[in-house]
Formats: sequence, C-alpha cells, structure tokens
Amino acid sequence: MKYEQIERAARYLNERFTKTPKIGLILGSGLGVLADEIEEPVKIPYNEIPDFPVSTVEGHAGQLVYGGLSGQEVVAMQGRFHFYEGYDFDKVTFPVRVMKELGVEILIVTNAAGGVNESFKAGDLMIITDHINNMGGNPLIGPNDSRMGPRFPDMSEAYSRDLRQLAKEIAGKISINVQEGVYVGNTGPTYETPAEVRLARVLGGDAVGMSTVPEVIVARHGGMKVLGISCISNMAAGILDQPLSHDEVMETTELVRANFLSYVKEIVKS
Ligand code: 6GU
Repeated sequence: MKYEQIERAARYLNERFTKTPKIGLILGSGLGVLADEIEEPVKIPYNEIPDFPVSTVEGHAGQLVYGGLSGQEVVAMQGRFHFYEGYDFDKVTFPVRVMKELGVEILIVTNAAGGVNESFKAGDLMIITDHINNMGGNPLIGPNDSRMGPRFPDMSEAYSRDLRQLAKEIAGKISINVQEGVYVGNTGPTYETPAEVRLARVLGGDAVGMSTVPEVIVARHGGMKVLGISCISNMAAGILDQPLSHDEVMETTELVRANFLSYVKEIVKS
C-alpha cells in the first residue's frame, strides 16, 4: 500500500474521532465482543474507510471501534482480515499501518489458536512470547518506504518483553491461569494434519493459528510495541482422538470469553 493511501484512511478516521488512541486492539475470532465494552464508542464500518478491505467471515462484525476502555483511549478492530480469505498481506496489514498513522503506540493482538504444546488444554489463554512465520511470505516484501520503517527490521523482540512481563503480573493479580508460548502462523484455511502439528512442535511451536504474524511484522516495522494473547480454543490435530471443527473453536472461545475480557481490560488499564 502506498503511504498516501494510509494517510488518506487515517485522515478520514481522524475527522470522526478527535482523541488520539494510544492502544490498538485486533480482536480475533469470537473475541470481538471486547469492542462492545468500549465506552462512548464511535463505530466505523470497514467499507466506509478509504482503501480498507471488507471482511467476509461470519463472527466478524467488520468495523473499527474507537473510544474508552479501562480509562484509556483505544481503537479496536472488530474483525480482522485473513490471508486465507484471499486478501494479500498488503490488505491484511493495511489496518495496522493506519493505526500507526493514527498515533497508536501499543498493539494488542488476539486470536484463537490450536494447542500444540501437550501440556495445554482447550480454554487456556497464552501470552505469545514469539512467533514463527510459516505463511510462505512476508508483508514487507517489495520496495521499502522508509517513512514507514527500516528495510531490515529487527525482530528479536517481536513481542515486547515489558508487555509480556506486565501481562504475566496481571494474570497473577487477578488469578487467571495463563500459559506462555510460541505461535506458529500457518496460512489455513485447513487445520493442520497430525504430521504438521508434530512439525510445529519440533520447530518449537506451542500453538498454531492462521493470523497475527503479518500484522505483528508490520507493527514492528512501524516501531509499535506488541502484546499477543492467544485463546487456545482446541488442541491441534493428532493430540486428542477427535476431529476439529470451527464450531468447537467458537464454542470454546465463548466459554473463556468472560475470562479473556476481564484479562485484556486489566492489561489495558495498566
Ligand atoms: Cl488447530 N490450527 C490453526 N491453524 N488455527 C486454529 C486452530 C488450529 N484452532 C483454532 N485456530
């Protein structure tokens, strides 16, 4: 995406929202309800924003929600764009570029993911410590516009150490059990085969998903700090003797929703 397109989308949004959001939230499958808790919300459907992609999957409302959450100014993506829907990485990550342009400094990314670590169980929350890009591409491929970030971004702290530490402390404080681990980003839309899940484990992965990695790469390119939280909605294939279904993913997310909501709100407050 050209810088001018990012500026144009940001200008459109700035005309509708006077305060500067310092925190951006990307809400994954079944987790979009968090945006319903935003106070004095200004909701802007994606299809009204210049050059914004429009989301297709059910369970994703497809709007930006600005407003107050736990005393902070935030902007939340209620529904994200996935590579498997047919959007290229440029489209998938455009909203992150726009958030940066709006003044967002901290990005909180959430997702539903399959558990690869055999000590996990469905319903666990996981602080993402790091990721493995297994999506076969990188959103930064192409000419680099140095107004957006460096040609060769450092990824040694893709997920901010400080924010991870804070997230851990808060989990303890409000007695939420939280795992930590490495997120492996696959393209989907198929879930992994049992052999692919073993591969992810050998590679050092603790969870597998179909999102997050492109957005985090672009956020780091732009110098934002990132915190990632996965909801382990199910165990990945071959661990339990049962097939996976999207319905199960949504059901589990619904069960942990209350926990997830209070956790993220507490993090935003701090
Ligand atoms: Cl098992 N795999 C992937 N790639 N994404 C998921 C998942 C599994 N469960 C929820 N999201």
